[in-house]
Amino acid sequence: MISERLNQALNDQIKHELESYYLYLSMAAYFHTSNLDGMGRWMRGQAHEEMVHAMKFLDHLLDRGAKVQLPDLKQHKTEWNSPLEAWQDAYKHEQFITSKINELMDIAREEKDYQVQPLLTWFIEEQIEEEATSGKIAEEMAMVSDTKHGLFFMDRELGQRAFPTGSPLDPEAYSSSS
Ligand code: OFO
Repeated sequence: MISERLNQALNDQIKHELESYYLYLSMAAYFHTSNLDGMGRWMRGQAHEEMVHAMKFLDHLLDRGAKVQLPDLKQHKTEWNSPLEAWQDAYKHEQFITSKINELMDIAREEKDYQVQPLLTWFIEEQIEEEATSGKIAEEMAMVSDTKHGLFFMDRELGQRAFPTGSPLDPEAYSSSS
């Protein structure tokens, strides 16, 4: 049986994951409207991952017979002054998510909830990758983004991101039906 405190914290984490989804979708739209379709594609891929993260927590609550109560979503920033600012925000956001996952593990340990800990360990490892990736892109952008050539190169590079089959966030997902 999951404790009330942990149940609440996991519901809050679903909100954080969905807000991450929403933030990265906003960034994708910002990049696409700035003619940076490669970066837009990369952010759509990231938004897809965040939806998967939210579903992992939601399914865990369902599997445990716990309460799913989704709080209102907060609107994060929707406009950026430069592509570099957006990437730096993405990195900061991942650091924030890491702090939330760490707090969840603290709660799980305090509540002696062993069943959620494998899931949280998966997220702790995932956050190492998420921070490393967004941090590296933010740093590379800082090195090159003040030149059009550098921005073009980064856009091409980031546009290589692949999507899982059937993702509705894939820019090509609907091309066969249009
Ligand atoms: Fe980008 O991270 Fe979810 O958890």
